[in-house]
Amino acid sequence: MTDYHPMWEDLGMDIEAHDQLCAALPEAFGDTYLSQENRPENMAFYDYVVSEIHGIRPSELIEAQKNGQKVFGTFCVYVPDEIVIAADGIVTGLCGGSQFWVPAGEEVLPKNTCPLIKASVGARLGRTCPFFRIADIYVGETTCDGKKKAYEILAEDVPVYTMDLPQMKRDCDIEKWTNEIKSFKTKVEEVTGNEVTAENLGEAIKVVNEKRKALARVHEARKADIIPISGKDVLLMTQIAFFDDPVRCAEMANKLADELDQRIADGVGVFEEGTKRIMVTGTPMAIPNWKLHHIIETSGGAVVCEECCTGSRYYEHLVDETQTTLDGQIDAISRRYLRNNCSCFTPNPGRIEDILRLAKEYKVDGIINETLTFCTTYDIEGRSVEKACKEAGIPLLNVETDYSDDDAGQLRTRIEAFIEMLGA
Ligand code: BJ8
Repeated sequence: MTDYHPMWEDLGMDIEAHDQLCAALPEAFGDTYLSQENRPENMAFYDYVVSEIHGIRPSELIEAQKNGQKVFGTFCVYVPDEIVIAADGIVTGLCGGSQFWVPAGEEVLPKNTCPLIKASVGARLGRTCPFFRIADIYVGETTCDGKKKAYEILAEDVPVYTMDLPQMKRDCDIEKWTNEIKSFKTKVEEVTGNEVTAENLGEAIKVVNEKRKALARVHEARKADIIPISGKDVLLMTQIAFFDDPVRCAEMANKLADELDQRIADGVGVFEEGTKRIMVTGTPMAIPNWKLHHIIETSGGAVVCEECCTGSRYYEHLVDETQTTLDGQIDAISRRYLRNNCSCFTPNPGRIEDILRLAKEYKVDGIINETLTFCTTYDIEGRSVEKACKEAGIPLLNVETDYSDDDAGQLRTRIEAFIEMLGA
């Protein structure tokens, strides 16, 4: 195994603290992932990525920077990767998913802030994540209040560009978002020194669409009666997609999808017959947050679908590839991204429609609505989700959780009871 310490030192990381994180990850990953039986062979790639998670991809990014490319760190699925890729920039997702980073975040943020925000700020300020050190610029967005204010704190330490996302979906909002993407394009051109043209943007649209199609194939394999892959494994693939090279990401996801198609044809599943099919909806699960999926899948359930940003919102809907002018392409990008239904929008009926549609498509027995603690918009929207599920006759369990293991026992008891109830 390569020793990445010199690279981490060059990045100005807190080596001692980071070593503690590196020491804890293999055990957590082994307990959660490697204990699973009969996993698809193509998961070996994703296991390898995790085994050197702060080494392989960071060294690739540093190499690219040496060749003049710029790295853009993002925190939200509304930020259009296509614009960055068109200008020969690289996108890397930066959302923090570990409790390890929370205390450093709490040094500058109120404790009653959502763990995703605290971990993201903590990873930067605590200097314990290479991705947060490598990014030349962070791209924020005006989604929830916590993120908006956190970007101001991050901007004291690293260049931050914030996109002004509308919170409604009227025609004037689509137009506003289109203009915002145009301003972002100007910023990206300034940072990279490369012009975005109809030609390179057309190519970038295809690259990201291919990635979406490949990820969708893997997710959709779980629609089969015999479930060929665990929800945990699909979650891992999706989490890694946020920071991997998009072309390699599509290639590896397509290989995995081919294997899953073969498994379905051969009748090879990873769960016992009759295992309850669960959809998870709610807040995103940034790597290495595997807590809820692990509890569900060791409590008699199988996660077959995620209606969230580390699930359907990341791969559904393609950007129209038929546009040939920059204006037409940017309008198409704007419309595709605004098809995402985050709870920061008001009203947000699209999310309810998505949940009910996906529940049918994936033949789910029950839904678990997950909210990260102190995420007000998802918490409040839980009421509409509950009402819609009740009307549709779909059993629902609401859970609120954070990144710590403190509530794992209690969560397991509630989830076991919910799954048992589904079988009754
Ligand atoms: S599009 S879900 S990635 S904003 S969980 S930080 S909302 S308080 S992450 Fe998100 Fe974009 Fe929406 Fe998706 Fe705030 Fe809630 Fe925390 Fe959240």
